[in-house]
Amino acid sequence: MDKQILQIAQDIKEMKIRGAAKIGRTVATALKIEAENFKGKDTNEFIKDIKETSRFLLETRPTAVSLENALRFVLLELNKGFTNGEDIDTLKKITINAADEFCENSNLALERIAEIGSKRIRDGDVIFTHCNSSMALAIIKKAHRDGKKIKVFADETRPRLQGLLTAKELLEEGIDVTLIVDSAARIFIREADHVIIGADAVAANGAVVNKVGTATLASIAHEARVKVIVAAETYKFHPQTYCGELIEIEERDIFEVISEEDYKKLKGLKVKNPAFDVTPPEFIDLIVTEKGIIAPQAAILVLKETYGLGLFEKELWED
Ligand code: RUB
Repeated sequence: MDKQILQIAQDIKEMKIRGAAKIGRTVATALKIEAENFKGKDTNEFIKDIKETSRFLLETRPTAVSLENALRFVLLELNKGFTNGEDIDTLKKITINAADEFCENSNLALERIAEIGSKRIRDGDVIFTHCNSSMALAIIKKAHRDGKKIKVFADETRPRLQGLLTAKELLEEGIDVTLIVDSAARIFIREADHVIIGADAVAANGAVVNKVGTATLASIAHEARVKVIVAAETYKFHPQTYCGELIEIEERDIFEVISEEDYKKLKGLKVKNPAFDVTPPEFIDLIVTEKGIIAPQAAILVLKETYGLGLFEKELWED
């Protein structure tokens, strides 16, 4: 495996590269790098190598379905080429082109989601956001660039403080932003017109997996009758969930929550650190995709349109 792939995997694990959309584009690019640097001449060896690289990348962030879908997108094209008996140079080109196409689609999705989602924001609106989602922030920035005067509440997003990244990013745009601790959400939610958040995965029933704390925020927004808008490209939709598969929630290192020193002192203490949670569709008003706005209950239609109805008997990265 190319050395650059090892570095990419480490950067994703350590969250130097983070956010589902970016992770998706990064792993697609990783397959492109692997294809470009493959030195052999045997097509079977090439397929084996790309599958192995895919399996390696898959382990970095288990919840980010964009990661799986990016790999699926590239491997599906490669598989077609292989089945058609293409030679090694053509297979390499197919891999490179598919990776580029995935990244292009993802960047276009960001633009479209910003355009579509920002139409729901009115002049004077107050928005509440959680974590640091490029898709959610694209909507907010577009509304601001269109001249709408908006205010944003960003919660800290413990334990990794992605809310601070959001606050910085919005400040740089000249947007009025207030940073609060996560536990103050219920105090400020009443001032908000919308909660706008991203997604790591969308299940067939419209449930949204996003940074831990999203479900609590959505439930208090629901209680306060504040609309919850999720910004998610269609490659966040999880094809295996309509076959009953559950989305795995990543558990991260407990030392993101407590210092090693305190942990050693507090003998018998248990610590849990789930990175994501699941927001049920009842707490979500709409999902903004690059193809348009849908009710969460329509997630199944997106999945059917994108992946068809067939079950994946075997994942494309399996031997
Ligand atoms: C990031 C997170 C983001 C989604 C969507 O978690 O939960 O809300 O990934 O982001 P982490 P985007 O910091 O653990 O990666 O809209 O950029 O895909």
